[in-house]
Amino acid sequence: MSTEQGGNRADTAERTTTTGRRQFLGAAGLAGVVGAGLATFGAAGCRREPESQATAGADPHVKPGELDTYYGLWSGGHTGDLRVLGMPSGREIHRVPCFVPDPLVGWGITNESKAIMGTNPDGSLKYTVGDTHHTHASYRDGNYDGRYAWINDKINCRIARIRLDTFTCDKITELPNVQGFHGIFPDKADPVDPAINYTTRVFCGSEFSTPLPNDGRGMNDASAYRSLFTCVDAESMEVRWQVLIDGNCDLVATSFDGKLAATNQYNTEMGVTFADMMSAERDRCAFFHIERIEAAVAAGRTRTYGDSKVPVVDGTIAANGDPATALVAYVSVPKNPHGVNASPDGKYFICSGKLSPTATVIDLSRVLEWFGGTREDIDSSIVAEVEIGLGPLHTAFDGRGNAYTTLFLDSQIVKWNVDAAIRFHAGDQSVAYVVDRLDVHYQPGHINASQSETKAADGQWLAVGCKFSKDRFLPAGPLHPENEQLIDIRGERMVLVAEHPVRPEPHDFIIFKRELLTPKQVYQLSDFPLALASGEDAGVTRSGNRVTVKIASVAPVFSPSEFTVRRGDVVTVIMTNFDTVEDLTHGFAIEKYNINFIVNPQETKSVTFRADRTGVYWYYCTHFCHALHLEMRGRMIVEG
Ligand code: K7E
Ligand code: CUA
Ligand code: CA
Repeated sequence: MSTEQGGNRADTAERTTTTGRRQFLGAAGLAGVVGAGLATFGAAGCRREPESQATAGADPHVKPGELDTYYGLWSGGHTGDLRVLGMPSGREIHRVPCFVPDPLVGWGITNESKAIMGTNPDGSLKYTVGDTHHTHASYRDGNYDGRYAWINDKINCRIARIRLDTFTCDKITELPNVQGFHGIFPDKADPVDPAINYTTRVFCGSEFSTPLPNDGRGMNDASAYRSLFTCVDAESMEVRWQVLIDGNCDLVATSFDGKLAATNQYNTEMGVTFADMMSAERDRCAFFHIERIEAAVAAGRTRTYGDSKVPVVDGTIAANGDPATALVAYVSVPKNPHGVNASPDGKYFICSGKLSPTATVIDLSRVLEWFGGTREDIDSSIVAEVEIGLGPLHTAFDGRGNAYTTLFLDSQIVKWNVDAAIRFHAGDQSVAYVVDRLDVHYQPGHINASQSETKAADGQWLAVGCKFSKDRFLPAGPLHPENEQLIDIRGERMVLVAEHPVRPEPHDFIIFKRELLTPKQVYQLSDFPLALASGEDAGVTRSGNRVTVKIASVAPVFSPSEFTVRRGDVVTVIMTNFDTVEDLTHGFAIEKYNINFIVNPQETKSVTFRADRTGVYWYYCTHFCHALHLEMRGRMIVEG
């Protein structure tokens, strides 16, 4: 073990001498490398001995009847959902539909879900596609508190909140004035009131710039396109404010003291073409001074755009040159960075280089010194900018001072020590900051460790989302799954212990101890305003051409088991499941009427449709509930 480690350290030394070739990748280099099959590209000096792969790691297998010890929340990508995994087994337990319809639970079909998703005046869904990348949960005292998770929709710039007691989406807000809503992160405390040691805001970055307002004017002057950084209230889910910035936003990070939020910017050029976005040698990480921004909003130093009422403050470079009043500070980081992650000790944000083979460590206390007027050069908040490998994207932490960064182009994870990197950067070239490297399969994007971005980072498990699986699973046609790999990080060396195919394409995820959550296993009738009081309440009422059908379900019977309406009626079915037994869910589908949803024990849902065809239409239970499940059905009779 120790000799392999030495080998790795030698790697690091060698790496520093080959800086020229690996300094950075230009557009052509990146494109060429991606096309060529990356597994071999970064081979020089990066591979460790194959025998180390044989080192046994912890067994992630969870035996039948046993429970996982961690929850994982995974973004679903362009399936538009959030996925719930048990960890370390990697078993998918649940999917929470947010932005796109889901025929299993009836998301986008029931009236309640449509009200959350948003509808057009004719009642149809405003949007039916979504692209989720990042999910993060609410904090208290620097750890997750089990209230909420949030997830972004990049396609339609929506933020969804998921209640972690029921694992359901309860609010969706569309952000004004932005496109390409990508990074998202809740704050972890209030910068002013120390009693508020929990999440009250969620910050949202937007990648794409547009004319402001985007109303058809100024479309040909790309140099005037702008991006905004957005703050959403964690409770009301209203947009509190936005900041007009120079450059764009990519990923978002927040400090543990609530004072700072940051976003990485890969397009400081404000380019609209591929080449333009990569023309500058360096880009930036923008830091937001939350207390000052909120004061500026309160003082009315704001403007609005178009129809939006959201107050916007000026965070541009030109308006923020004086540290004493600046709302935003721009730190220079190498070309086209990607992830920005907060170390669990609360001291640093780490920017991953992407086109530069480096990680940049920014000392938050120095950023605050700049805002406070005691540090002249904001760029001197960088305490390390060290080479770690090709294509760094995202970083996770073990709570023991080590960082783990995905190297997309090298198809590796690099484990490096943050303090050692800082010493190396300060001039001690004898320090070996790279601790280990591990091949993964293939081209990793996101990475996270158990409890990583919390004060309780526990250094047990590391999961990595590999964007390409190539040959790792049985071939099933041209679309390949992604490969989620699990790594034991308890020791000095990383050990790959499992891999699972996942439907494309998760991006970010978090893993946290199961004790932090206490989900409800059964609803209460009183949770739902429309709930039938009892089985007696079931039946049909009419007001003009509007018909309400209240249905009670008790396995294996719907009451009523038939109802009659007239063609052209607008029918609302309200169904309450009176079963009380955990897991005894019923479904409700109507033949030919494109309706299906489930109703869990003690839950109530409703659906509204026009009975536009005469005839007999069976409704039936779609969710296996009883030995007589198939008999659980009834007739909707539509008279002419
Ligand atoms: Cu978080 Cu995938 Cu949207 Cu990086 S992005 S990989
Ligand atoms: Cu009720 Cu199946
Ligand atoms: Ca750039």
